[in-house]
Amino acid sequence: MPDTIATPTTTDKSKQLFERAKLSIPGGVNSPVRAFKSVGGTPLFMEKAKGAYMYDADGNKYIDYINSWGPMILGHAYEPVINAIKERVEHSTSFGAPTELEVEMAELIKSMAPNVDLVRMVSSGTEACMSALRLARGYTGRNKFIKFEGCYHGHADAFLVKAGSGVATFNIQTVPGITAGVSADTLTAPYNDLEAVEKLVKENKGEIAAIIIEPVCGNMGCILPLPGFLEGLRKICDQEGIVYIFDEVMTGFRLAAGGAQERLNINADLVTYGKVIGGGMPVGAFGGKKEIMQHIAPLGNVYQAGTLSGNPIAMIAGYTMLKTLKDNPSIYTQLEEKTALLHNGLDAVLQKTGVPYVINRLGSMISVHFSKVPVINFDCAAHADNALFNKYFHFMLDNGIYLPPSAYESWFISNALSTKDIEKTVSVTEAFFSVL
Ligand code: KE4
Repeated sequence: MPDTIATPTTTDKSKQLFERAKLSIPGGVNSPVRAFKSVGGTPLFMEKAKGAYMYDADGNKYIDYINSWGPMILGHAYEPVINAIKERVEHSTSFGAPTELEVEMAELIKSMAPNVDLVRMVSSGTEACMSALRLARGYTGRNKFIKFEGCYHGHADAFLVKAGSGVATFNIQTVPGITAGVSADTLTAPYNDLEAVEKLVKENKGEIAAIIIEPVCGNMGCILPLPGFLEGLRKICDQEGIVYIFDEVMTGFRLAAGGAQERLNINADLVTYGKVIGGGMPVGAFGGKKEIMQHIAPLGNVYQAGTLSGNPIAMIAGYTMLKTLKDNPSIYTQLEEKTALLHNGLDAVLQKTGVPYVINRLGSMISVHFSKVPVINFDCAAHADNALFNKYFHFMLDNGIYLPPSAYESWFISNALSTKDIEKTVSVTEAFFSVL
């Protein structure tokens, strides 16, 4: 057996905790994707994390490719963020009143993100996306919107139609509790299919408020826009008076300081954020052109609110994270290099196995699909050999490498990953196929 195969140590504590958790929490978890339901087995309960590593309740160490689904872009327990939180928490954890910190955070986001004249803080990506959609509807006076199969914009009712992430993982075609009235206004098209969008726009002339998209999708694995796709949507929005919403909850401040708008050189009308901008604390935001954002209460009548929006602890964590990224642009080069090293290493190993595979990557977003065809939309991702992915997931986990527990998720790279960590990820992948 190659020496990279460590004998899996016990996960008894996680097993006990999971049984206990199920007595008090639905499914034993506070978010479905954590439950290992698609990959099988018992979810691991984490105790602590530092840098590129997480440690479970039994003391097992893992190289982390989840990074809290994106926030830990600089690694867990990043010193400046921790110190900033420690200092700020002494002065109360919340006021329910405006603070200078919120102004500084808004100004920082505006200095990094293109096309953001005004920005509103919220407490999750879901809140950011649902608020942006409501604003687009309020601004245009129209009800319908277009989303793409496999894209995930949080769990607000309107978005749970052919959604990605956990909804796809559990193959929930229609989510109970979403009324016919709500889903009637949600139009869907395959990702990368401009013709399908043109058809929807023609059939619903003058009724579509918004097109919302993950500019690089991370919720059906990582799926890139084909050349001309996003530009084509921009053109349709300009012609039809439709609000173009980039859901950058995953891509924002990860693909570049200015996110996908900067990286792909496309202007959105509204953009939503989450993940990185909270540095691990509950933060989301939506922002965009003043002409649209000025309709948000109390400036306008599109109501949107939140007791903990702009929470000082969340703000200082996010501000410290974003400021580090803004002041050290070389971090993006390092993230790129690390992800390229992983990509090339996996490619070299997978090529020799004879197993069909596709690696999708842009910047530090990457995923492996055991697919015979290029993975350009949800259908391709769904028809990959995801049973093989599940086996691969567990082999990697048993050998101390924690991949996202679903083939419908992008891997999250942190800048704390070392070359050694990446080399181990590649060698354990090679070992998996040598014992398959
Ligand atoms: P939250 O409400 O979970 O903060 O964000 C929703 C959301 C919106 N838009 C995009 C592009 C997202 O990726 C997400 C959340 N992503 C998932 C992981 N794919 C969160 C993990 C979970 O559901 O536990």
